[in-house]
Amino acid sequence: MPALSDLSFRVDLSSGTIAGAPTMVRKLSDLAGSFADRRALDAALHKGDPTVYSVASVQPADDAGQLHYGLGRLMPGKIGDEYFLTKGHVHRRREAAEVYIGLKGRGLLLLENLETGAAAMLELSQQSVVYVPSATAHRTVNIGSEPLVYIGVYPADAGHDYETIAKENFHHVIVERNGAPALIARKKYLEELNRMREE
Ligand code: S6P
Ligand code: ZN
Repeated sequence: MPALSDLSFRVDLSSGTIAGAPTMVRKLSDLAGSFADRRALDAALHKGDPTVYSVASVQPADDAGQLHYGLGRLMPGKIGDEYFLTKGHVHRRREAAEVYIGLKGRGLLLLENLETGAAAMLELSQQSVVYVPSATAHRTVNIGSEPLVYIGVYPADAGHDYETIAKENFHHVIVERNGAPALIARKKYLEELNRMREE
């Protein structure tokens, strides 16, 4: 654990960076398995491979009882009707919860409880805080026109399970419908896409 005097970090909301903290970047090609509309994704990748989001992480100590946090910066954009999103994960230690604090922009958190199957989209913007309970997969979505910036605070020993999500993806998508975000079952959305393309 660093000295007490070294535990304050300066957060830069426009670049999404934290002085002294490592930043991880995910590009569109890293999210190939995340978006529902493969054809729209291929068309977008043909034009380029932009950064979709970055996370600057502060991890002062790793033992149980400690906390980690990440500053996320998710760009605005869409693939087909689906808003730009994070890969999403469930915590490896299923009981580990998390708190999301919105700092800038307009976003949503897609939550899916792995045990009950319950799903919801919750506001994540400048004046909202979202509690992510145990055993709940979470993915951030930008529904605005500027970068969405937020902080997620989670137990140091939570761990990140991306494999469970990679296997089946989230069971819901957040897509734009009549100018507003809608939560739709992935299966239904894919059926709609196929139907539209057969016509
Ligand atoms: C970590 C927390 C966030 C995410 C960030 C990126 O527990 O939930 O800091 O890491 O939103 O998402 P992902 O799914 O790529 O880690
Ligand atoms: Zn998390």
